[in-house]
Amino acid sequence: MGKVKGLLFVLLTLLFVTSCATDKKANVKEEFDSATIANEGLKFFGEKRGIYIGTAITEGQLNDEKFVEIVKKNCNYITPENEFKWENIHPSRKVYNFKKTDKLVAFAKENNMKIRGHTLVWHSQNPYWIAKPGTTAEELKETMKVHISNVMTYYKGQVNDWDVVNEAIADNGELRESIWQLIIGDEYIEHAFKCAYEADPNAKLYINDYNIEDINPKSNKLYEIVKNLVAKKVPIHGVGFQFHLDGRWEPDYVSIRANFERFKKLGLDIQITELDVRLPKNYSEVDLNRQAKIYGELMKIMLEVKGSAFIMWGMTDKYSWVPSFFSGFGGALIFDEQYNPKPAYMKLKEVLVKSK
Ligand code: 9MR
Repeated sequence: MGKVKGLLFVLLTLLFVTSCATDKKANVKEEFDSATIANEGLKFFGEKRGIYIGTAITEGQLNDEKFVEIVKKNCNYITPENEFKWENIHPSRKVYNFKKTDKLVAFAKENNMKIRGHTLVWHSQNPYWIAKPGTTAEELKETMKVHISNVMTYYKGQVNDWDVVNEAIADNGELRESIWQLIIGDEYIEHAFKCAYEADPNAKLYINDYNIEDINPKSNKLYEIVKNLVAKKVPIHGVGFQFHLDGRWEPDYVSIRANFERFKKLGLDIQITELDVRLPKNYSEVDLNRQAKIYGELMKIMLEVKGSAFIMWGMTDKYSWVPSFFSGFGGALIFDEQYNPKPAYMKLKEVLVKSK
């Protein structure tokens, strides 16, 4: 009798396991039908997976209907490429220019998109009036505070994510000698975050940089700075990893994942903020496939570490900073200059569809 019972138990278990497996298979198959996969853009699948899909955009590009169509279909997050930068939004001490940022904020609102304030404190694109020979640390701290306070207050409740400090670390892994660092000292970073929190306690505050993607001297320095800020309870919520990559080779995915994990362990959000993968201008199919793999692997890592946003530095190769900064390079984005989706677009969709 015992034997029969035992056999019955084994049989029933087997039946249960097999039926679950079949159910699971059926579920996977049914999650999206082929029409959905073909017709929906990246943001649809991003929403299902809990990650924002974003692009850099300029106010001028809002006039390009075709481009706007691509953005609306694929993105639920935008980063104005230059409009929030100090020289544009606050060109002289008493003058703020919110015209272009207002248009982009309105566009984001109309289309249910998040929008990033890029950026409050940076070494580049600053107007000359900010500092002159003899400007003291206290004066410059006040200038920074007034700027942060006015810009963030103006957009309170409309712009939630801010790159409070951008590119604070030099390529040699030391703090960059910007006007902020030279006049105020290293504590300018802490000051900036405190001012931002004071201006809008509900905003999400990020430190953003390039070449900090994997574990290297620059990301080690950033880690040290951020760990210190967290220990001192300075209000910082996340790290923006820019990811301006050279697509002739693949990055070290293992190191990128480990790097993300260590920042996550500090309790911080992870975002990819400016991804592009540049190729030699006369790129081949092999290059395009490698580029697609890079985009796809990065998306996989972001989904694994539960990063909150995957933002690309543009959507189409027609509008990209790459050709003017890297001579002989281009093709860095997921749509070509004629707005055709490239293998990288397909790969991102595939990863988002499959990674349940
Ligand atoms: O894409 C931006 C380009 O249009 C500007 O001329 C340039 C000026 O510095 O900034 C570019 O964006 C940068 C971003 O603000 C910060 N990270 C690096 C980006 C590419 O240079």
